[in-house]
Amino acid sequence: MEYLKKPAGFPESFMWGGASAAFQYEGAWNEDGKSPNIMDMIPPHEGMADTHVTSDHYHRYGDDITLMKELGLKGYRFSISWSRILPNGRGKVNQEGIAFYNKLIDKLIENDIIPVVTLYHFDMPYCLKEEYNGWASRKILDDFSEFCEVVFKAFGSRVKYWLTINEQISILFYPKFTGSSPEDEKDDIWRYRMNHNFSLGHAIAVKLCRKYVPGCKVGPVVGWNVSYPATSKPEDSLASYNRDVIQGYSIFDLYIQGKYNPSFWSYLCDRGIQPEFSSGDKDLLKEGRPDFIALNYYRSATVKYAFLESREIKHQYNLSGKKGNITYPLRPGAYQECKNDYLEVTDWDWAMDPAGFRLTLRKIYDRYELPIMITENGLGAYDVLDDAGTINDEYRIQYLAKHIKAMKLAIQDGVEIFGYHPWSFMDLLSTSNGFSKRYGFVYVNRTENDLKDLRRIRKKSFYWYRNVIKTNGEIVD
Ligand code: BGP
Repeated sequence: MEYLKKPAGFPESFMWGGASAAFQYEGAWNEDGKSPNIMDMIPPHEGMADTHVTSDHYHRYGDDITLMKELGLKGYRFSISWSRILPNGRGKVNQEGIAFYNKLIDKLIENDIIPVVTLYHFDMPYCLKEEYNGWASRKILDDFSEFCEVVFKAFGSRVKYWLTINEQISILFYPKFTGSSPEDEKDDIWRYRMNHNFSLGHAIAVKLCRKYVPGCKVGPVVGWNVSYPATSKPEDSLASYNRDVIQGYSIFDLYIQGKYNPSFWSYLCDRGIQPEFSSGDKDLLKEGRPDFIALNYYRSATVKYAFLESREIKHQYNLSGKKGNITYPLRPGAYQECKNDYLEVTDWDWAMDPAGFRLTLRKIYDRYELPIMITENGLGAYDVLDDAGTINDEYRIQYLAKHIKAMKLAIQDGVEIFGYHPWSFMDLLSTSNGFSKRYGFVYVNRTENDLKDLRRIRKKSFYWYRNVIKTNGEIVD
């Protein structure tokens, strides 16, 4: 599927990495002064693991970094838990929290691994939800600024790559990630007020990063993917564009151009769900223009037109881990997602689509012309530890190989990509599917509810990815 004849490769300095997020792998949820965050307080689905121990990285970070070194990682993406640093959301700094991240960052640097740090990955301190309903209130902006300032001052001399908000769109579409109450979730005004506040939070983080971290590179993490029209009916193409706008450009435009996308703004006003602007918001949004875009990509979507009179279907997860148990979302007047018969899906019904990855990258780059770092991409699967003590995750190798090739083609197409952090370095807690849906190169020996010995075991994909890194992206078929 070459578009140009001359092959391109990965730049010499390409940052091959791995990714994670605090609430999904640190564990130690109530240790050393950390207070609960909203993710700690969501009751897990029946039979699934909670956030309390996860991969126990908090206690095993040293050995984990030794494994990262062995894998050959050049960069590593992780997030800082707000409630470990500021247990009250603001005010007194928890020095034990600072000490943990100091040790982690120092050890990464000692091992020549560049730290890439996310400020906000779904885990607001729970006390702020109780106090003023979190991101639904503008009060969060002062507290988030304080958190950013503390973190930049503590770690900014050693960390130069910063990510602001992780997947604002997921936070909106899966409101449990906001610590919301069921009454709120019915209310779209609430949803888009939060969207506005998150965008302001991003801009504040960018400004503070530039103030406190000389030489920094800062960007938002956007979870977005292309969609295909289900048929060649013009209405379906319109539906696909509607999805581009509502799930993608609406957020990119706020982050990068500092303004609401015109047709997205019309959509909000038409439904009476547009947020209120306070004085200064317009200027602040403009000041949030990032240095790069961080992209999370797992799957593509396919859509057909949905009439205005149709009944809305909210976004939902396949909780059973059995193919076919998915309910596709529908937005009246805009689009309905549906199955794509040309694409294989995972056990959780995510459509695997490397060509869609390339197309997503091109669409973003053509429109915004900012360098891109991939901060998540990977395959969630049921891995099996066999009697010989090995994990033969050939399916993951196949998935990643095809996506790395697609990324290489996107570079050849002219897209500037400077890093790739597959999700995830090691097994960790899924956002909605417990510990059975695994993504790592390193197996963590536990089940949903039996912690066993939490031993780390290298999967087949570990050795494979090590060679990809060593050869700067060569994929052997
Ligand atoms: C992204 C999140 C991650 C991660 C990943 C996989 O949306 O940023 O935190 O979990 O998706 O999703 P899941 O865990 O639901 O399989």
